[in-house]
Amino acid sequence: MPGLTAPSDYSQEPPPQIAAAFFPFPFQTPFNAEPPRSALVASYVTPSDFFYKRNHGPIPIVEDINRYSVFVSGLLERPRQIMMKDIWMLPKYNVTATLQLHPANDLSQCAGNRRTAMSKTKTVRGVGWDVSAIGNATWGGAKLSDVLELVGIPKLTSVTQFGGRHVEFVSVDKCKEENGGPYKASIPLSQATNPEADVLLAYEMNGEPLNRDHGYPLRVVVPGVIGARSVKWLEEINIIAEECQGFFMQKDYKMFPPSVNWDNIDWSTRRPQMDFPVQCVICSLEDVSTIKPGKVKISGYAASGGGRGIERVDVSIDGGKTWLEASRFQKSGVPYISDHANSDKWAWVFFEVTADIRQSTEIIAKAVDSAANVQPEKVEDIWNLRGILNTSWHRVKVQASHSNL
Ligand SMILES: Nc1nc2c(c(=O)[nH]1)N[C@H]1C(S)=C(S)[C@@H](COP(=O)(O)O)O[C@H]1N2
Ligand SMILES: [Mo]
Repeated sequence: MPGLTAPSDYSQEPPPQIAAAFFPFPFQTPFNAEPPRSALVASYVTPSDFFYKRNHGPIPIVEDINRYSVFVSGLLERPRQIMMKDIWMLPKYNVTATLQLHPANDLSQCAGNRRTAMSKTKTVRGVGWDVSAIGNATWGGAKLSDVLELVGIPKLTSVTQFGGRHVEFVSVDKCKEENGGPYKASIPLSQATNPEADVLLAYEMNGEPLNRDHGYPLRVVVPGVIGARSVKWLEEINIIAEECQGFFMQKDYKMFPPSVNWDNIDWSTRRPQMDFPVQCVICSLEDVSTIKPGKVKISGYAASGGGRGIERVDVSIDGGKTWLEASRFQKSGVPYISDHANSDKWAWVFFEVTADIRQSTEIIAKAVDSAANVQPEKVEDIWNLRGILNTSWHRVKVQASHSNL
């Protein structure tokens, strides 16, 4: 395979220089890490060092960038190797997009963001992500719709003449879930060839070349969709008839009702999760925080999938009896308007409100997106065995203390 090789162990991982700031599992392998929640909302664009990482195997190595290429084949007329220089020559776009592990807080979201809270209800299987498996970066690269034009697939194609309806992205990393095979995922061809969907083959993150953790030399970024579909260290693109049959599409990152357990699960009954749901998280306060009675600033992030904006964020300091509406912004000093041409449609929105808190209480936040989707009240109602997509009202307890803090 030209240019990209996959180690079978973790001895060649980049040094975890940022690990000290992270918890809860800085030195495990594969290297998964999320930042403290207060660091997360310190800047609208998340610095690379504070961007969560989710790897399923050892990080691939680029031996020679001039030999690196992506092979595009499958149900199309003109399969071909696309070299890095071909991609550099295409128009470059910068798209600010939030990537999350699937929200149980898995934003890029990994779908597993906020899995920790779900496991307090009943045990779930998966890495215990809290609320910070999300980050917002400015990704620089070529649009996938332009790359597919190089192999003869026009813009806005939903099926090729050979019956191709999905675009599969394949890496080289060795994942145990794939029995040592590479990580892979797919998206519909209609999304891949739609320039407005902003799907990128990205070679930059926040104005710098991608670093190894985040997919050097080239990764997919699928805005508005759970991070699991944004394949890193891209090696191959296949135009296929049915969606990708890989583990992470078919046997993971699917949503099941609470009645399904590990004994009666039938994976084939559910679709792979794509768009992430609406959610918000209070980041200015840990659960539990001690506060001085009086005015308390409550702030955090809200995000929804599919390019839907954030219409409202409601905050309660009395258990949900009454609600205050928070202000929303992306750029400081500029009020955010959902679905407005000047808003970053694929990016998170920060919220902030000041409340007068006199006694110990629980603070709750919930968001509403531009399609009027709202977050469910209780985690119990959406518990699922993989612990993903925990989007229930976010809660933090505060203890009022009159002593000097
Ligand atoms: N090749 C490859 N791509 C991958 C993964 C992986 O393990 N291998 N993990 C996926 C998952 S589950 C997520 S949430 C995102 C995380 O991207 P990040 O590490 O840049 O935050 O990458 C996705 N792409
Ligand atoms: Mo993920």
